[in-house]
Amino acid sequence: MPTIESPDVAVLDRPDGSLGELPDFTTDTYKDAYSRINAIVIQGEQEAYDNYVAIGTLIPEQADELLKLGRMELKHMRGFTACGKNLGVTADMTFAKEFFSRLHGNFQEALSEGHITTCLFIQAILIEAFAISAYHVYIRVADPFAKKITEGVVKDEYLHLNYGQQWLKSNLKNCKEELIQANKANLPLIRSMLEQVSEDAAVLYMDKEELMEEFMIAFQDSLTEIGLDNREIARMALAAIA
Ligand code: PL3
Ligand code: FE2
Ligand code: FE2
Repeated sequence: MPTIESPDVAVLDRPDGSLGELPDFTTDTYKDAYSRINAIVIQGEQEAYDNYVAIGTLIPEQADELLKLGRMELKHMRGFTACGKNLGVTADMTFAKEFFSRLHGNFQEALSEGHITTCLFIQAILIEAFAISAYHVYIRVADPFAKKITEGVVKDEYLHLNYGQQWLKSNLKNCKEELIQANKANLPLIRSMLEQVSEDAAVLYMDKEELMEEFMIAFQDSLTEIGLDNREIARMALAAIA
């Protein structure tokens, strides 16, 4: 294991000012973990596209805007596909489909019942906050090629999160009850997805605690933006550990 003192070790600046080490991107261990993480983000971006198009059928007057957001997701998907290729990794798409299956099922159920609030909460709040937090952590330890791509992607994800926040904020009076229900049903899924990815993420030098922290910050910020008060936010956040 190389140490910080050894001259040939790659170092980078952390936001807290400390220096961090980069993993060896060429080892079989790294590539094996990357085959699942890479598949998760590829699948996530594909499902995000599908979800925005689907939400457009529930809000027809916003369908064009939603299609625009969706198209960005396809661009992200291509970017992350290139990241895998660049490292010589084949994405394990079977694993990734299974990884998303429960959240996918809940989205499809809400869609079939015309529950706009739940659909937007799952895609534009939970999944986008998950992506934003994970991408931020990943950027600190990514190979240079993937770092550049992920930096571009994360900027778009804020637009997506913002779209969901604005809609939910404008409709808060009528959607608060559904929001709380959707949170109860889906935040625990995000939590267990985070648990499930943490071992592979650690191989990429992505720390589990840091992932959780970043997610909770992005998630709680977005609830504030939507217009919930501190007590409501605390209650919703607690659903993650219930
Ligand atoms: C929608 O815009 C994005 C949906 C993707 C969500 C996936 C979150 C992935 C968490 C796993 C770690 C990410 C590291 C990035 C590696 C390429
Ligand atoms: Fe995306
Ligand atoms: Fe997105």
